[in-house]
Amino acid sequence: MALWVCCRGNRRALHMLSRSLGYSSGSLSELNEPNGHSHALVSRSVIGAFFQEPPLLTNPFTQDALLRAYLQRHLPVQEVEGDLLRFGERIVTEIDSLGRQCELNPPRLQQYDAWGRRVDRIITCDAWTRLKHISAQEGLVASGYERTYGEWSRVYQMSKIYLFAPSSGLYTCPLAMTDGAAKVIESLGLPVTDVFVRLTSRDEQEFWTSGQWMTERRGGSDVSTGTETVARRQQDGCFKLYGFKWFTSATDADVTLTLGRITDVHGRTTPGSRGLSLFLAQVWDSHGSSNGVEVQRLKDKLGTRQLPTAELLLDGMKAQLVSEEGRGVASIANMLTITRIYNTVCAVGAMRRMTQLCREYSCKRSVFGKLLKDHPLHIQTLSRLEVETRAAFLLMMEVCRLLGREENQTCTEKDTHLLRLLTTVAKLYTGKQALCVVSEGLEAFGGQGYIEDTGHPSMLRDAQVLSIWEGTTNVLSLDVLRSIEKSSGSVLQAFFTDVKERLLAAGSSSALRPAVSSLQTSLSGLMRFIQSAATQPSGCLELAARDLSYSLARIYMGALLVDHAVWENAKHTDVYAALRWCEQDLCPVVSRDSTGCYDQHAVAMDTELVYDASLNDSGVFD
Ligand code: MFK
Repeated sequence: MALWVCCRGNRRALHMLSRSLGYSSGSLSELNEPNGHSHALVSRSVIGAFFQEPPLLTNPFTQDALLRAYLQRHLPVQEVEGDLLRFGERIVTEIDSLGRQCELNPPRLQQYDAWGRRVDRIITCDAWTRLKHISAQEGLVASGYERTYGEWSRVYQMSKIYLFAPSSGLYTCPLAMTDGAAKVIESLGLPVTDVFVRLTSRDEQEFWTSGQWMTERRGGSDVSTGTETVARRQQDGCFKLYGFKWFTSATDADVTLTLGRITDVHGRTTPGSRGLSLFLAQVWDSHGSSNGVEVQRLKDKLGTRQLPTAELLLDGMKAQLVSEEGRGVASIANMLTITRIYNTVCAVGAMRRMTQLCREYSCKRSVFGKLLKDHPLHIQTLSRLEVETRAAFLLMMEVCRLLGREENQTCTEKDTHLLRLLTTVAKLYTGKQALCVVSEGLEAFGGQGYIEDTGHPSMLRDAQVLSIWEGTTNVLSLDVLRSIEKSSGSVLQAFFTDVKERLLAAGSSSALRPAVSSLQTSLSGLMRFIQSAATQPSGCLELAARDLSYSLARIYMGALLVDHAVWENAKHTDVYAALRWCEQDLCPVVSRDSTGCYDQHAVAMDTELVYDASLNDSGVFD
């Protein structure tokens, strides 16, 4: 409007406008430019002359000192560096805007055609399809199975996923499940070569994605009680599945792995985990018609809106049994290992993206007379985010390294135990870290961090899912106990041995002494706690499971930071990061235990506190 007024040089309208803005005619004249052309000035006084330069995404590979150093140390292959450099550029110039388009054009469900026929078509945007093609071209799943770099192949593949994730519009979700399905097929030696070839293809026309349907109405954690889907054997040896899947992500997947209970001749099923078997099914045929699946509705989620997530009625879905009967959970666990590792990679990718954007912005945003980068308090905050991100990165890479060793048959028994334990620990801890780092990072943009079309709020929404799907923090903490119990403590033995070895190697560094000493104290405390907990009733350890898992994560991350800092090409900042990390309480399970918070009395008090408003004087619910 101001421009319209100015263009016509309409003095009267100009005066009216200035009055409505609260300027007197005197103040208006004060706004005149020296050349006397007031119209340009008024337009500026209305719009304002200052526009903040936004944070810019630049090549995430070149911007990542730790990733580059890690690869230089462990996988110094020029071809790898060249590929990541090129891929980083592609993320900036092409992929990032595709991811954003997926956020802005979420999937929708067309249930009926114009003539009333049920069609259940999940309509995704072109950018989503393009991301599928790019995933194939870049070998984002394939490179994990081609094994070009031997035991380092997973490190190479996950470096790409890590760079890709924050720009991918959540395409990492179908990739996680696709990789997980390929892993199940390979590790069980299933005779479905055609499916495996498609899941691991670099050809965009041939490439298929897979789903992972585990959650039913009764819930997604207690899968063995909650699964009601039944599988009826057909004369040709195949099965038909009947049931309701409550939460199926990337439902546009070509195939899926899912659990069901095989019925006997009387139609009866076996309850619990022993009754569950694993099935592979094609979801859509080449014409887009479904295989006995009705899409009831798409989920309206807090975040991950780019990703189609649906409720599905299975009404005679044809499927192939791929596990031994009754070994469904143990068989799909191979997939869970992979999807939990992807979850970790996405969490660390989100943290790294946020720290890069904050850093870039701090060099161009000026407040209180100087750039943000010159405010020590601001830099202290960013430095703390950097320490979290580095610790998480090293744990993520260690898990990927162990996975690569396992798949190349180069892993020791200790590696196998560590992989089992750390997959769970890394997922549960980095999921929480990502949420904190992304939330704190948004604050570094001030009010702009809260504005939708900056694209930043979706980062927070999407981070929230990381601690929920693929096992919540508490469910995974119980999985840590499961891994200890199943291995008769061997996973912990491997943990202690490995941390001690790393600390021993760092023993000669005087700069790192405070960190090493703090880690040694925490490790001894943890060992004493575990020895004592072993003599207590099992409920005690269950109550400590979350704090125990956090302690394992913090100590292991500390050991990895120290290990990285003693590398011959490490920088003084690597030493600093290790020292800062080890200043925190590395072993909360010991500090909390000393307060009595795992005692039975504490359980009773926790209950009273939580239900303060609903318990009567006799401790009974009103
Ligand atoms: C960006 C990346 C993100 C990708 C997103 C994909 C979106 C997909 C959306 C979803 O599908 S969300 C659903 C995710 N659901 C879960 O993660 C399930 C969470 N619940 C658990 O993990 C429970 O602990 C579990 C279902 C495993 C409990 O089942 P059971 O049957 O009560 O467990 P049980 O009886 O202890 O174990 C059965 C077998 O599985 C045992 O083997 P054995 O029979 O040989 O003894 C266990 O050792 C084995 N097992 C269980 N968890 C394992 C495992 N093996 C290896 N690793 C594990 N983590």
